[in-house]
Amino acid sequence: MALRNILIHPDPRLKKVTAPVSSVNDDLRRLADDMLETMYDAPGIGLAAPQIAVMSRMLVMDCAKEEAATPEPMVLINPEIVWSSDERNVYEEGCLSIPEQYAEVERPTEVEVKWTDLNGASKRERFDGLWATCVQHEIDHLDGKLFIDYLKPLKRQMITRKMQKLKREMARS
Ligand code: GNR
Ligand code: NI
Repeated sequence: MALRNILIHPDPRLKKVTAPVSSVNDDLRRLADDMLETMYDAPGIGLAAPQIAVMSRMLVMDCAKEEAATPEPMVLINPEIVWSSDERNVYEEGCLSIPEQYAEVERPTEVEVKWTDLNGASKRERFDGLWATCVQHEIDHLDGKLFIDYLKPLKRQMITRKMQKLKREMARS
């Protein structure tokens, strides 16, 4: 297992649509391990492959409450939203690729998602609460979309400039 570097916005790779995973093999299982390790280390509740510069449709997440004794790691391969509730919900979102910036985003309260698991089996599940917000945020990453794309242009620009400055400082040290 290995920690991977997380790309910071702005980066052209975070704006690309990812390619479907064509086979579930040991390389992919190792990638899932690395993604979970990187997500827990950050720490974050989700991580999409393009955030570590892997341009494949795959994400990991664990939105279990911190008080929960057992972690609930999930790995979703080629996930697709097959149903969204009309009801919407506002959540203050953050992103490991946009460190320390938070903003309210409105999304469907519940979604039903189908995906392939690490055994190659088809799965389908309905998500609500933080899980619903997180899985939509992660699937957006697979389509080259960031939570700041939902904000007004001025606010988005302000955040992007802060990130450009942060990246310059990171490059100097
Ligand atoms: O760790 C994360 N927290 C979070 C909080 C609210 C809504 C979405 C998220 S996902 C984020 C990790 C991340 O950037 N995943 O892509
Ligand atoms: Ni994110």
